[in-house]
Amino acid sequence: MTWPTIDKDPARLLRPPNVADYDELRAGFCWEDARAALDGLPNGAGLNIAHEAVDRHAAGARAEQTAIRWLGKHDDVRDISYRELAELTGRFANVLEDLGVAAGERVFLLLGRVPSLYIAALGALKHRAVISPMFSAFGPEPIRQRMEIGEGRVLVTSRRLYERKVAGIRDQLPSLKHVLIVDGEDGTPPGTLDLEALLADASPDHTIAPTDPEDRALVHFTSGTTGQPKGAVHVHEAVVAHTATGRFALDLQDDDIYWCTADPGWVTGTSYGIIAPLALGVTMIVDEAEYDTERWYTILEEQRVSVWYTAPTAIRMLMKAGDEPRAGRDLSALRFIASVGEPLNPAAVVWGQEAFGLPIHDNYWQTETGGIMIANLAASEVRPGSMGRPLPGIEAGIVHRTGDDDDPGVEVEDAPDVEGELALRAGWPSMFRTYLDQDVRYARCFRDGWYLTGDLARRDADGFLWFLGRSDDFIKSAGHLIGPTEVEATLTAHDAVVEAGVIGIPDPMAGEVVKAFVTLYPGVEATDELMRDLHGFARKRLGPAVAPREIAVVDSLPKTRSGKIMRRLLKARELGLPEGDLSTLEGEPGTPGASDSRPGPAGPAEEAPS
Ligand code: 6R9
Repeated sequence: MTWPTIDKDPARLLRPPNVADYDELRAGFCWEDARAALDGLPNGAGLNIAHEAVDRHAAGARAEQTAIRWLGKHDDVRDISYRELAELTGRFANVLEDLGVAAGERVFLLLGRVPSLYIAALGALKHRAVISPMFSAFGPEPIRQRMEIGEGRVLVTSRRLYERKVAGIRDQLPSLKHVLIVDGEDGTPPGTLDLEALLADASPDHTIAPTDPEDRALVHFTSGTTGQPKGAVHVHEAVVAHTATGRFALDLQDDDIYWCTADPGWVTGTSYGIIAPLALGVTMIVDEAEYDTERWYTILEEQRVSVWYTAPTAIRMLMKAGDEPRAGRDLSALRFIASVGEPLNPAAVVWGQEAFGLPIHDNYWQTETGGIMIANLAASEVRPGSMGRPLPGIEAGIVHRTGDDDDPGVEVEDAPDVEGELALRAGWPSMFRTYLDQDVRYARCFRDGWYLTGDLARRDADGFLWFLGRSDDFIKSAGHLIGPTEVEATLTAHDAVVEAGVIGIPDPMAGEVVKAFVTLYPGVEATDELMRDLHGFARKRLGPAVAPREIAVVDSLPKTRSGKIMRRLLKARELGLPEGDLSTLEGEPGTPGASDSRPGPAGPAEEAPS
């Protein structure tokens, strides 16, 4: 079925959008101008994200405006003004200085969405440390891997998270010198420090030292196809793109109340859940709790949210909950809704129009791009199912790879409606600068001046881009990008498992969920007890967002002659799709279809959207 284009209802625009004329803005836009529109550190001392997001507002007309309205799990509320935020982050920067943490060293954050997370992130940026926020739902193994690759020097966490997830791996993290506990008022575990006490002793005044725009600011880990997560490195210059794209794609304006539902452990929750809104001086809502239909509608209504950035999984959960929880609510403050992270099905776009009088505006980007690249804009028509058009300053191409690793090239597709790989012309400010310690891998992402996204797409005759799928084996579940190898490596760490192959299977809520196929050691029986143990083993190590929802025991896994598990084939068989080119298939593969498959003990857990 084709979905009709949605034209904008001028009455619901409520005010003129930032981008009135897409073509005109695009034609006249350049990144140098966007950079010049920012404040910059005083006396030409460079560009620092925390200055743009905090200090300049604290020194100006917004000082007493609420920067962050925090909604606690237990219905406690805390408002933090830009002035307070400047002081709190100043204290944190001074704490790092007193601890002898050097500029460029890594500060890892393992916290729920509590005020300390935001204070530590921005305070560390003031100190010119490099921050790496992690999901608090991660298990010890993803935490250990990330802190090892990133050589974490400092970890900011809570007592409970430390005791449950870090204490047991601490001896495997030689570079970790300081663990700062945010809730240590009743004592801190051995080998950790009480952050509140340190903050109380520190001065709130902190002058940001000169910061080169190319200085490293953030490392965001993204799943790798070969097992190890990759640390995408971003620099302070990225704030140029965060602000410009926040204006264009999220239409953020002066007095907006903005709610980004993403956790900062995911790039969206940092770029658009911390940096962009604060740099643009709006008031942002932070909700500590996980998804809950009633709670979310109540937040939208009572907080008078005007701009809302969320994810397809969450939208689908709201759709599933029906109209009743929304009935009688006053959602008239809402003027713009956007979503990112996975394909937004046309029905969800249209549902927005019915439920709120506003379509959901899909946009597209990646950890590597640091900021939104392609978007449906406030003033423009929405074509349900399309990701929209490239933002000003972004050139998107549909390309075909040519040559090989020794002679890499691309052929750019000019014709409309032809499938190819989505590529972006390199050079926007929030583009990642490398993968930590993996310069070669980084270099392989670029060809002929294009950054290759690994996503397949087509462009229609009017320049709208349509997502078609990924060109690799990654799984996108409830917005989380999951590398199959990470999951396979954990499963094979279980005593009973010989080999594992992991794929994503379609799920009406989460887009995809993780399914694993495993082979067992001879003589080991796939009893209920073993399966329960295996699910628990994976959940404990990987966390519920990454662990497989289903595990199937098979006699053997299809492999290439070179021994690589053919996930593509596992998937084709699971979904009853054509098996494609089997020329590299080795021997007689097992048949996953005939397997012993059952859901995890928690049943089809509806994972909280990220
Ligand atoms: C921000 C973020 C990136 C991958 C990306 C693509 C998928 C993101 C999408 C989308 C369809 C959209 N993706 N936005 N797919 N429509 N609007 O998601 O970063 O976690 O690195 O994931 O997510 O496959 O390549 P990240």
